[in-house]
Amino acid sequence: MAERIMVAGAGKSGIAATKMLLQLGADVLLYDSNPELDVENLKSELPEGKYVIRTGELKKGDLTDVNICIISPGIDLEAPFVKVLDDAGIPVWSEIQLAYQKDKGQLVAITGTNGKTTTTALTGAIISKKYPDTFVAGNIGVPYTETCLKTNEYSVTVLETSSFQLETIADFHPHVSAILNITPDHLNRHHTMEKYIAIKESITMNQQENDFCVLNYDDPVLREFGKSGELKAKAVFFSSTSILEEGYYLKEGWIVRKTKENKEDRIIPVDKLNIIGRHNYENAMAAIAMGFCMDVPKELICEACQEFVAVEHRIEFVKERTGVRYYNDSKGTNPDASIKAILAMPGPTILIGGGYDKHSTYDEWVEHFEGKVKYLVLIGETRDAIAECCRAHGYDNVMYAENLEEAVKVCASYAEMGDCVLLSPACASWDMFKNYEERGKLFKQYVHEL
Ligand code: UMA
Repeated sequence: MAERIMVAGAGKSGIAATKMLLQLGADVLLYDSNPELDVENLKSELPEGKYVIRTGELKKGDLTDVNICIISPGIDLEAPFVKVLDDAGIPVWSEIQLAYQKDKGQLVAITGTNGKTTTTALTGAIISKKYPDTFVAGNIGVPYTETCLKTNEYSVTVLETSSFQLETIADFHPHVSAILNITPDHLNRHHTMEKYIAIKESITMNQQENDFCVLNYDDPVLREFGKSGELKAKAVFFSSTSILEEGYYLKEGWIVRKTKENKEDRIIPVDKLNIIGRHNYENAMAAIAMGFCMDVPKELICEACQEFVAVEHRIEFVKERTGVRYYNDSKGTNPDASIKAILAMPGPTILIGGGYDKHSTYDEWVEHFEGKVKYLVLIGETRDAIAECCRAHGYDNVMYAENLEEAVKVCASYAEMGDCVLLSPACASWDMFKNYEERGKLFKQYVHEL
């Protein structure tokens, strides 16, 4: 019987995985549930090789030759075809698991609800100071299967990993892992917090005593996890609120490292960083900790931190116009991420929120508006649910806009000198945009057009 590898999903991950498999001579079935996908266009992206493409409904018999399925992160494991594969005992691997098998170098993998992208980019910048062959990949936007064949025994891959990608790992084993924080997100897919936490913690499941796991001491779940026998790797803690016996913390405006020998070493003053807000100091501490775990010298770590600027769509400064500062935080796709952006704003804020419905609750988000958010301008699918939540909390300064362009115009007309306008929707973008990048880019375009 022929052996065939199924790749499910023909987005960024699926295309990269298919290309890699074809390059290795595999026979591929590329499947996407979207019946309107332009198959000819898809073919033009793929190299020569043995493959078939199926779109829309899978037909009986399509899966008979399949001996493994590489699943894209956006596909829910409750999709009917996954059940068929499960029942037939056919393994389902995430795209990062496939890539991991071909990675010849070392792996540093970062997860958490918020701060992943910034931390991954900064960790990549720190590690590349010592390791010339450093690859930054994963959820950050570059599929791991696109970079893994370029690795060698001296290379390091710094990988942003989402819960969607971790759900179907097998022997995925980073030498250094990090879990930055865990707050409710993607519950429409994972259903319960317990399940979401277990998936995040599974980033460490194959780690051993000589590996490291960087954890946020201020997150009670992660503090407990780091101290429990469940974690085999050495726990390395960071904290923005406590002085630790060992680990990384903030003291007198500095990021400090305290070693087992009780030596306190000042690493870098936070005002030398170009990223703002306490949550970003946490991201920097995590990245610095990972740098030390990978034996990057302190001088190189400091150099990388000072050179680093905010990543696109994460509290990204766009422009100042008539004394009003505009910030793009399109990656603020859940309430917790958006709270961090609100807290980081240097003035009274007019906030643009709302979007795709992930069944989040907005109470905590709205509670943070007090004294900070002058007006909330709502767009998207979740407008009514958020407006309702605002009413329940006695917050009345809520306006609706039909689209992002109108929202930007409304903000500009209400903003006064010294105010900030912030796009930080607390929701995903998929109701109105292809992804958060498109939403952020359009926001910047509309701001520049004002
Ligand atoms: N599809 C199906 N069946 C389904 C659902 C989707 O066939 O049931 C198809 C769609 O028709 C589409 C394709 O799958 O053609 C899309 O695949 P995908 O949603 O997995 O997206 P990719 O383009 O492969 O991008 C993915 C990540 N997307 C998601 O996790 C939703 C990207 O993260 C990541 O950058 C990229 O792989 C490279 O690793 C984005 C994201 O939003 C940024 N991530 C979430 C987040 O950060 O909160 C987790």
